[in-house]
Amino acid sequence: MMSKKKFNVAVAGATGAVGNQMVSCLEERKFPINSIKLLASSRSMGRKMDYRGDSVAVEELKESSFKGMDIAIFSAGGGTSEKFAPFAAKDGCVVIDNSSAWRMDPDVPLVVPEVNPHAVAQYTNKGIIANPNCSTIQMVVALYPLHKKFGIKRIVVSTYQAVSGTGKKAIEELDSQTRAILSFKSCENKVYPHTIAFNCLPHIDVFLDNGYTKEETKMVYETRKILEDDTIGVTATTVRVPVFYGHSESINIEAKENISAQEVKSILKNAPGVKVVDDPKNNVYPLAIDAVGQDLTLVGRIRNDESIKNGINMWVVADNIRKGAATNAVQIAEILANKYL
Ligand code: NAP
Ligand code: 12T
Repeated sequence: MMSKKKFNVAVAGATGAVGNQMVSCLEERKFPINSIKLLASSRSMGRKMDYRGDSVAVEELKESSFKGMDIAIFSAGGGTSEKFAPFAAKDGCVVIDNSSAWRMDPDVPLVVPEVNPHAVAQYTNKGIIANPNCSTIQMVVALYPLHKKFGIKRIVVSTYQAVSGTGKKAIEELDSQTRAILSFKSCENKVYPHTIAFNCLPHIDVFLDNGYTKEETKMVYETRKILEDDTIGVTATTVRVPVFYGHSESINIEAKENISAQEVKSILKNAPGVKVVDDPKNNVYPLAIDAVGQDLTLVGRIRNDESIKNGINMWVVADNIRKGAATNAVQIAEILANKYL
């Protein structure tokens, strides 16, 4: 049941790809809001956004923006979260942060409500809760029920990530490059180092010294933190594909105990937040265009890995802006509202 109290909620980065969806999710899920404050950079001053039929003026994010607010949902970049989240917390406003700035801080809980809702209780440490990386969220929603039952020893994942994960400029870049190429014009690369239209880039976020990207590294450490098991081996290759919305993932797991594709299917059929979409003979499998606009993680192509004992392959798809970002954050806010505030 939803809390009877009503809350003053701030959305930092409200004008962005994720922030916009945050506002829609708060509305759709009927989050108990007393007042809403929409915050962005000085560039957005004068803009108005719609909330429940009202036109709300966007305000500039400032250190003092959070006085009198109860919950702030941040999606305005890592630097902005690092700088402003502590000011919100100091004013007694609980932060749910969507950037990577606070995720690996041992005092900050990293929460996927279908997996570790109990971790929300640790918000009292710093007044900050971290929302995981989009690719990690959909992977752990699918794998947690299997980890509970069979124990996962190792995960090998390759991602096929939509440009919307990078924000509104990247959505525009795929659109304009596609139009340019189809009309035989030259195309510009501004957001990514190479052309994304009609291409795949094995590069998401920055490269680290070991040759992996930061996105790949997030998948390793965030998975272990959310599943509360540092013994799980995780190795990732993250790839940007010319898709606007919806991340797809090829996931291979090796379990500790006997596991079969059939058992995996029956467990996932009853798993929270999961929809099994797996009838390959009728060309039915998870697709980005079907995952978009809803909140379930779609799982299909569930097969025994015939090269290894207790190995399983699967294909996992979700809406990266909804479950991968906004919906997950609003679900965290619902737990806070119902249980803790
Ligand atoms: P976006 O479309 O580029 O939007 C960025 C938003 O941040 C805009 O509202 C922008 O305001 C605001 N902003 C930027 N710099 C600011 C500043 N100095 N002060 C105040 N506001 C500022 O990007 P996005 O895709 O929505 O992503 C935003 C954040 O969400 C990033 O931190 C990203 O790491 C995170 N994210 C997380 C996930 C996830 O995996 N959970 C997925 C995608 C994104 P203006 O419009 O005024 O410029
Ligand atoms: N660079 O939340 O570009 O850490 O797709 C998510 C998505 C960072 C994050 C992307 C990114 C994050 C992207």
